[in-house]
Amino acid sequence: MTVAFIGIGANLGDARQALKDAIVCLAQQVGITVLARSSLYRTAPVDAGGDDYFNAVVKVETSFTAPQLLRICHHIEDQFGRERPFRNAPRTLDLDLLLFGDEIHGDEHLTVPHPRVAERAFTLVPLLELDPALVIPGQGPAAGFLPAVNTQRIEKFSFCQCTRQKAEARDAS
Ligand code: A4P
Ligand code: MG
Repeated sequence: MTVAFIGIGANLGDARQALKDAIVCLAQQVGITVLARSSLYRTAPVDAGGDDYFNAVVKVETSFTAPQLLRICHHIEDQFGRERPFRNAPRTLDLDLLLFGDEIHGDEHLTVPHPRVAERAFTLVPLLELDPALVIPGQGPAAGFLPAVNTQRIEKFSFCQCTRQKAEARDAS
């Protein structure tokens, strides 16, 4: 069994709902157990255009190898209508394998840790929410990279809107 972290992002269609549904899809896979999920974050596009993104990270335990897990992620992206018209194009769902245990390996099909994991607030902040002491294999403590991303806009949201709905219902009565 390996503990892995999967980054989830979307900025096309109902992105917030897509993130919630994608986590359910991951949890339903035989061989994957979702151990924890970060909050939902609204983030400014980095090296990309289009609308703001919603991003989150899930921590999973899996019996799959890293290439097998990435294939499952791509299959789930396909089910959400993911298209790739150009690099960093707006997307209905993106699932990136950020970390896979302490493994370090890379080719064009799969590089872990994800090559830009330490350069983006939308990956670092949710990762550190899940594990403040996280070490990125081959790179060092994740927290050490935070100062370099502090100009990237990121805003924390709750996955659950029940609290707001309750407050709205109370105010309306
Ligand atoms: N690939 C190699 N390693 C991995 C890995 N660890 N995880 C290959 C996932 N895929 C990996 O992926 C492109 C190729 O990378 C695939 O062939 C895959 O086998 P993709 O899903 O088609 O495209 P992508 O995810 O856009 O590519 P990439 O290079 O991971 O993009 P980035 O650098 O992650 O940028 N701004 C905000 N706020 N939020 C975002 O989520 N995302 C991007 C994508 C840009 N800006 C963003 C966000
Ligand atoms: Mg991707």
